[in-house]
Amino acid sequence: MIRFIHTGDLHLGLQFKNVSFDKRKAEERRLELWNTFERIIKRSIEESVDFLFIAGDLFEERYFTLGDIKRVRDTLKEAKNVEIIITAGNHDTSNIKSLYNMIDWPKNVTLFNTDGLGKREFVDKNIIIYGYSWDRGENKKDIFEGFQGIDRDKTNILIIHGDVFNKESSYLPLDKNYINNIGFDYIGLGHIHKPTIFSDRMAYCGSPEPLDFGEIGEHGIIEGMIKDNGTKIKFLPFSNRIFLEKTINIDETMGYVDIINKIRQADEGRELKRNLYRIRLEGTLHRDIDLNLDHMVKSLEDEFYYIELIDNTVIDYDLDSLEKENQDNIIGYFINEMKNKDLEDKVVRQALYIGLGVLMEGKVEL
Ligand SMILES: [Mn+2]
Repeated sequence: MIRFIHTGDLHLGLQFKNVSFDKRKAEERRLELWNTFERIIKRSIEESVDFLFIAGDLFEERYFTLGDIKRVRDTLKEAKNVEIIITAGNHDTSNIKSLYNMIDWPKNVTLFNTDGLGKREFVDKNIIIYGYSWDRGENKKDIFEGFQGIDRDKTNILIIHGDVFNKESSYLPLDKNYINNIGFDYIGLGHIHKPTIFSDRMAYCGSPEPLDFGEIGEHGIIEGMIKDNGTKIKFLPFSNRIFLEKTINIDETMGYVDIINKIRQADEGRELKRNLYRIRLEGTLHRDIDLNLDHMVKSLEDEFYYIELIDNTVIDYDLDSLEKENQDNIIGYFINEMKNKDLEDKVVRQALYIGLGVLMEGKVEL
């Protein structure tokens, strides 16, 4: 039996420029990437797995230093009984200038070559691992050109950073059916940050620590075992925090305090302290309420680890007096026209408010 952990897309060193973090929060998240990396190594030691697969984008080469790569090396070295397999991706390319090649790696680390699909055999475990490292940031190479197939008397694993979703991708397009049908016991993929399990024999592990609001929900690692009767894997949530998007529905009966209180109830208190929230306010806002999002975020900051607010509300206008004031212009005609439809209907009402919002804005400019 072979036991393994599959990770990748850690992006150590990331600066978090895609998220509107302040300096302190960005620093904190950078540290958490390191912590999660170290927790993964610790887990592979404690669980005595045979292999740890790192399927690319281990670090951000733009921001990584020689000191950082030495820290990676020394951390990996601690898992001396775990065979660690690294295939570089598009953010941590392996070439003559790269940090990967400026240090000597410990015995338990295998960094795959960049000249086509390579393999490394572990005779005592009767296993062959196939892999490939990127040497540049974009890559359309067909690394399976001339591939001879696998030796079915052995256990065969493929570790690779690439895109199985888009045949036109500039990030190593892989033909999912083709690689699936080769007969690998496991294909450990990197590049797509959303954990995606196709089957027990093929998966994207996803980024173990999510990096922005494009990566909402649980993130973690994949743990698996390969026995004579097949492979079994499971996704293990492992991130320190998760990114979440929530929608809060507002109506015209709600005051400022009601709205703030409803935002506070977006999740359980313990979760608010832990996760990163993007909260959308939807619905109708009473015309007297001034939604100052910056102020709202400020008053919620103590209860949330991180909160972003997006205002998608429409203003609840006083239709009768507006119509009266504008009886000779398009605003009045519009209200009158809409009143002939069913204003109790939510969609009609919403359309009226959105239209009015546009017309009123135009009026101010005039
Ligand atoms: Mn990545």
